[in-house]
Amino acid sequence: MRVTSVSEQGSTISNPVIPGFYPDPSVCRAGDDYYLACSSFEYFPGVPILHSRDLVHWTQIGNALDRPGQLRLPQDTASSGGIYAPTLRHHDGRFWLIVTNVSADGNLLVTATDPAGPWSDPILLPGVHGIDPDIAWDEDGNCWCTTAGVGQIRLDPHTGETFGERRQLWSGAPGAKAPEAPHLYRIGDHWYLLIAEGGTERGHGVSIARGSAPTGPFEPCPANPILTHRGTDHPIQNTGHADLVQGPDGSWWMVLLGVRPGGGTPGWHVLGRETCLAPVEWIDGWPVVGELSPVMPAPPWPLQPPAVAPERRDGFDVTELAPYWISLRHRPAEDCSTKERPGWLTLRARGASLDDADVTFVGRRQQHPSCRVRTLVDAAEGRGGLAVRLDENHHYSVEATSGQVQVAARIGPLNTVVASRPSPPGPVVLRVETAPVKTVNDARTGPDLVSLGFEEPDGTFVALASLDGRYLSTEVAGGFTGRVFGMFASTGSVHFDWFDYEPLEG
Ligand code: 6LW
Repeated sequence: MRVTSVSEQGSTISNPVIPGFYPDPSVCRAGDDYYLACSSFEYFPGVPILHSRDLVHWTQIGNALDRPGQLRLPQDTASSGGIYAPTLRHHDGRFWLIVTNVSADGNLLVTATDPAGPWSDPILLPGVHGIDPDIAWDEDGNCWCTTAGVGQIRLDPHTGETFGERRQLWSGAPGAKAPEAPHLYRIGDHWYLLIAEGGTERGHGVSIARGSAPTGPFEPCPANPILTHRGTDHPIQNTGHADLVQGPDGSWWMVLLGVRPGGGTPGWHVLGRETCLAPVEWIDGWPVVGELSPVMPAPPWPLQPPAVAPERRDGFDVTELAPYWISLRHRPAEDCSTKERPGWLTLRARGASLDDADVTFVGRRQQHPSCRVRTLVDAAEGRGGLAVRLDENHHYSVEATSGQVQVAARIGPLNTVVASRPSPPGPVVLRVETAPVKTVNDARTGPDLVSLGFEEPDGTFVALASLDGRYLSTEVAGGFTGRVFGMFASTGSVHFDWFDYEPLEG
């Protein structure tokens, strides 16, 4: 997804390798292919699955939980509830994905022969307690399920049956909060237990312990945490929640989440927690994490950027939406269709607005600090438009009704129309642009500006408002997600001819 540039010193790559709200990465290798899964919270479909041949360039190929029978997100699913922290593994010719639905089914497991799908119906795991489940198989074929805390239970992954009591394995550094995101691996002579600790905010870090058996006992690495950016001014913060994988040449790499705060103090991140890549070297039987920077040396194997650049425009000339489109809690076909008006996406309101859990919404993640989003909307039969969403309490929108375009802002309990203007006749192009603030001349400077408006028939952008982006940051809204740009309908039926997402320089 990121462009690789060649510098004078040689090839470089950009981090995050998967920009935007793709948190809690779990990665596995199958032959020459790599697959990666992320958390998805209140969004449907759930658990994005991405593919790569080089660990650097990733393409979303599907979602593991893309049928209502696999993913139950009841209407009272809070934003940042729902789906947390999967583990993805390739074992015995199959892909295994274990994950927690904190709002309905608890821990569950799905399998697939092709990670693009279809994935199986879920096997529920009522005997597995705790979030962030991991699965690992030992040489005798036992499957060990380790969860946040950090505890472990033996599991039959075919039936979901558990055996014995959950055993406490390790709590990370004494006094550190939130030992979580465990992953267990057999590497060389040892079993390694990798965890995150310190919480998923600025104190986040990665620690490791090793033992001679998957059940422990585990000896912590003397150099723990093996990765943290806490207390630094590194541009990538909150680094943690990692997984290990071997590159095509046998070298070791770590995928992990990080955020890019902007503005003054305390810093606000708006793209959510993003997936980064870092090299790992083994010294005396312990992993040592190398350079993790926004621009860093490329791995030594041939990079494989996508043959064609990702499409900027989705024209909705399809029957199925591309896998990067996400909705809230569910997506009933009768409310979201490309068949009603062929070549257009039709959204039918369910009586809910952006302030509600059940708004009819189809969006994609903001993946670049600076970008332009445009959509051509026909709102003759309803009311709807283009939103920048953090959650139902934090969103900006530019909305069309017959004859009017209106910009609105919801920030916590405050909900206000910021500007309103007669719109050109007929379908109208709505536009949102984000621009990071480059110069912080006041400690209170926000991270970016979000401009919202419409286009005159000649393409001129009429910005009705330019709003401080901090109010659509995770630090303000709370929770675990990032910004999503979405089309929505709040009354009647609203038709969208196309949607453009364009990264901008800077
Ligand atoms: C996830 C936990 C975490 O379950 O945040 O960063 C939680 N780590 O491991 C939600 O993503």
